[in-house]
Amino acid sequence: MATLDGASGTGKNGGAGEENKAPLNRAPEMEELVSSYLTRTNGYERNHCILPQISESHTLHITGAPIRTPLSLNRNDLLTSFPQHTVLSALQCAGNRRHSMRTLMKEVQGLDWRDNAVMNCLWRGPRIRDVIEKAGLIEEILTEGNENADARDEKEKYRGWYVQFECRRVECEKDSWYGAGIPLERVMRKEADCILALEMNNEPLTPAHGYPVRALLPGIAGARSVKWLDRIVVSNKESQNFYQKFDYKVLPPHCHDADMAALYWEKTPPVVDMPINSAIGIPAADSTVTVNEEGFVDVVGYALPAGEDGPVVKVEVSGDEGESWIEATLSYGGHRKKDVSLKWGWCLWYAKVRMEKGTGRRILSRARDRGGNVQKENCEWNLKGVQYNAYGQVRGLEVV
Ligand SMILES: Nc1nc2c(c(=O)[nH]1)N[C@H]1C(S)=C(S)[C@@H](COP(=O)(O)O)O[C@H]1N2
Ligand SMILES: [Mo]
Repeated sequence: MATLDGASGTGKNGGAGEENKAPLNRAPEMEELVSSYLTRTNGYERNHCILPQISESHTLHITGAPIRTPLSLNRNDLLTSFPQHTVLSALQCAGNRRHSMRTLMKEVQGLDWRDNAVMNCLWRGPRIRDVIEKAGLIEEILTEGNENADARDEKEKYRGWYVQFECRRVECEKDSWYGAGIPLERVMRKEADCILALEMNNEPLTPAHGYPVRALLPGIAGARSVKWLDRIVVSNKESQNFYQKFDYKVLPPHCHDADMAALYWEKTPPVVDMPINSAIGIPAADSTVTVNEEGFVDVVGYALPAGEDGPVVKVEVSGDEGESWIEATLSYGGHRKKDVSLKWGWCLWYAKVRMEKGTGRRILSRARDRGGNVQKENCEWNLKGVQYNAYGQVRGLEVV
């Protein structure tokens, strides 16, 4: 597993030993990433802080002005007092594929993720809406000053309210705690499947992935899925945390340095939904590939739907600079719609692509989801290098 610049760590999780002095940021090789539909122990890890000491007495507090009865819940309460819900979902850093934006377009700020800052797991825990409903929301506070409120429309009822997720336990690099948030409406909508994940692939979360409890917000940038969650606040303000306000935003393309960005942070909305995307895992960039007798190369990759518009329904692959495209075979790892929603997970895809022998060859991929979003050849540059989703590509292939 590759460790990124500005990061340290030996691969051990948890504890505050010698190896836990700086944030651990790492991700698997692409070939490894696409070798399994469910990401097991090798998923990417992104931390703006050192891993906190894991405590059995960890408590999650539910609070905020419209909350009727503030709650304090430990892992066991979350496990036993609420129905448990399983979600098959990708978790992706907003900076996934940043390396391509940096190298193919222009320098950006942020960790140099390749196409590997993503994983795909079965997550399990109570729905956030069930926990908030247990605490109770005071309607008069929610709808105060909102003239459209009795429209009986849930979206209208929650307009202007946010859920803030916090981890106050450890100091981060750019703030004294980690926090993020999303609109309340999203978590209250049952089919949006926002949960407090206690388990990953039928095991308790590992320390690195947020044990004992993390938010898991399908379709939404990973930065909002706060780990080691210790406070949920329902508020009419966005989270005031640094990582919500001054990071994870698609700044306009003319913002090309920090001074310019300073003028735009407040005006730019935080990233919520991630865009349609695909990437190629096999063959590796700059490798030598052998065509079979019929002139075909085996290609494997992943594809991700946009926000709530999944699942991915089509992936096309080209070995001739986009002249011709062939349709890949999609896999959801044997998971079936009748058991679990397929709309949040990635699909792995497999294709045999005809290629001419030679050097400096490329393979391209593009995905389409159920909502009709189609991956485009190019995307716009932004200073933080977030949400890069131009065609998947591997370059520098020597085809023999
Ligand atoms: N408490 C806390 N939660 C956090 C972070 C963090 O630094 N601290 N990083 C966020 C970011 S930027 C991402 S992409 C995901 C990564 O989750 P993972 O490490 O389980 O892959 O966690 C999010 N939750
Ligand atoms: Mo991230």
